[in-house]
Amino acid sequence: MTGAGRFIDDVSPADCLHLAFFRSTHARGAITQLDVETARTSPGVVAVFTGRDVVAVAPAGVNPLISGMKMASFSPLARGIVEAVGQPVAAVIGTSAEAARDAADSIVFGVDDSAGPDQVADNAAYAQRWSQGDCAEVFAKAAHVVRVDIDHARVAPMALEPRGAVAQWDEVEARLTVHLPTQAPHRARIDLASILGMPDSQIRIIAPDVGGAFGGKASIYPEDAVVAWAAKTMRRPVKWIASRSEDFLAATHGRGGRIEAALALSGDGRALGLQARLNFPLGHWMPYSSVVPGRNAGRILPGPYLIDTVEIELTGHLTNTAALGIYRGAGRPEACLVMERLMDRAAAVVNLDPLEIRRRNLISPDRLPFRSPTGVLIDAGDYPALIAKATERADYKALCRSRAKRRRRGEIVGIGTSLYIEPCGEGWESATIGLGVDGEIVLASGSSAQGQGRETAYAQIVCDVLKTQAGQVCVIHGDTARAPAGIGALASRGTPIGGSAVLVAVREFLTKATAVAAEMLNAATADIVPVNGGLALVADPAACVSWSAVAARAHAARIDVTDRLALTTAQKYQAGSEAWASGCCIALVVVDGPTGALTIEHVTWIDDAGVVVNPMLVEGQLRGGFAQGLGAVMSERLVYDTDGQLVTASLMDYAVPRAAHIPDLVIDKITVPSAANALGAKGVGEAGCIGVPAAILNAAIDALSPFGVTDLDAPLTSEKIWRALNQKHNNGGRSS
Ligand code: SMO
Repeated sequence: MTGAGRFIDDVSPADCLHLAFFRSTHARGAITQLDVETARTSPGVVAVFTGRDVVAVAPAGVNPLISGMKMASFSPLARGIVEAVGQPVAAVIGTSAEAARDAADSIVFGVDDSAGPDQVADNAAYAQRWSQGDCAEVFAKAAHVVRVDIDHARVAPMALEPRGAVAQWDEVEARLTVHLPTQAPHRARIDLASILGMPDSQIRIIAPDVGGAFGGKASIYPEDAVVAWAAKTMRRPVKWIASRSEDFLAATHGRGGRIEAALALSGDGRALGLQARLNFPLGHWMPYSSVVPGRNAGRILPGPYLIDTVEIELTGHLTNTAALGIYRGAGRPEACLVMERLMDRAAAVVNLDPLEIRRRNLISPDRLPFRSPTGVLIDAGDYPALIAKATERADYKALCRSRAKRRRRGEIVGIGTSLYIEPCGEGWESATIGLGVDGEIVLASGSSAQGQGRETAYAQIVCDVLKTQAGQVCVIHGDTARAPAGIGALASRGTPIGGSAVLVAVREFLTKATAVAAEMLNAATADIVPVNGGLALVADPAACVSWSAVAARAHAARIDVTDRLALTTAQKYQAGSEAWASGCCIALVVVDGPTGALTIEHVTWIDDAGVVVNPMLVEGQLRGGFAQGLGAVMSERLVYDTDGQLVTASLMDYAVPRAAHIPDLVIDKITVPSAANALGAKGVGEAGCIGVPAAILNAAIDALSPFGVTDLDAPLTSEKIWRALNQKHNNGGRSS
């Protein structure tokens, strides 16, 4: 760490005004009073705006992935009614953040919520159905049917740096520049342009160092539009930095869905049919990817298993809460948990080892690429090899022996396993590469980053092709004025698709550079190879031209010169299909009977991310994802009370894991290159949230199974485990 990062709160233009939001204290109802006069005349206050002032010309975009979906209303500041606690109602602009905040506190606000919860906009917003074969027939004939009903706790993406925005109006260029810590700068520009009714070309989005995002910064927000509108209207720079509580209240939440599912089995443990009903909440407005979690959960089923007959029904509905959006995993953890709970239940009824029943039902490698019953195309993988490697690395037999021995001693020990598959982005990304006058190789990527180390990985892809050193390569991203268009850093697409764009662009760039070098060395292009620092003759590496010499020549001859770069090569790379990563986890946990506290003693995790560009960055992603997966399975849950108040709106009430809670991990990999992109890479960013939580939940339920416990929902707080243990123990009642 060098301390050289520049995050959103580090952006402080001269003469900057500061914006604070007044947010709704009510979950629903008509606004009966909104008195901002005291705020307007408070010291240091320049202006106060409400929903009367800031009007969206068009709503923010929603990715129309499901046909016939109904849109929620979109309003930068509440107009007439409020629909969730924390919804922005007024914007106070002051000469300091403190002055704006103090004044916001003086706003008098009243809501008529006498209509009560019945008035809730609890509307169905979308529905989708996937089906193949005749489930009724398969279930009627099945030897066994096992069921699960899973409540996925709503959780907070919890970026280290909360949201924020700094907008500036440039009078000379008549352009709005918005520093926005976003995962998708180009999408943010399109959305802001339509909300404000401006041409795209008049808006520049700069995503500075983004202090974590995890899906929570993938979409434009109402607040972003207010900040941009205020800067444009006031012709002064305006800055807003969210507090942690504001992020809890009004940043998008993740998960929150409920999934009921049933699996039909033959007597020897073959899965014959899957029925699932998924219901996902959406909150009171819809961010760009609001249907993604539900849609992902539905279409990923039945996961890595070969089940021909499926009937999957998905619905999404609006609620009087913060919006739900994508969060690290975005439907993948939900799909994984459903299948892995079902597999454990199935193992119990047919009396098979949990890994054995999984093995019997896997899609075999020779079936890949495989068109699943929901219609997705799974490109490449080897699921039996994942189980084999996990079994070996965990020494599964020894773990099972140790569990038996410890149980005889009265310990509460359990083993859990899981398998997962993970779609890693569709569509395109772009890259532009060129040669500076001094020989610097400048790469601009349309795909951005929020701390993944993408600059390093992309530079490596360039260096691998050009055989040059990373210091020679400059990587630009996250600025709509300097980088080509892109979709963004989400859906684990950065390396598979963004990296493939870089690869294809740099190969073409090398062809152009080779032609220049061939002319300089008076040789055929076929005789030229890249060497460290430049290009040389295959037969005589000493006959070499440096990149700066190539640059001088290419600039003098004005070959493909744009923006002071020569040999400029632009690529828009379209992935052939989605890359599907996969993995297998085995966990061993022990429960302390008197307190219900759960300790994770062992985790083995095998991931297949296809071709790996930078193993260290990949491991960082896996471990970071694991920490968030651990939070979800062990301690995190956002709770609204019946009045729609968020009672977990601070880090005093919402329990994220601390460093001391992170167990040792045995991480290993298999490598089956993706067939879906040029690089052969699959994603890793979300993997940690997907498989390990399911293995830990299965392990906890296995640990409690001798006490008659058959089910538990995450998070596995010690209270919940203690209750399950004692209710069973003492009165034979059902666990809660
Ligand atoms: S949840 Mo990710 O940023 O697609």
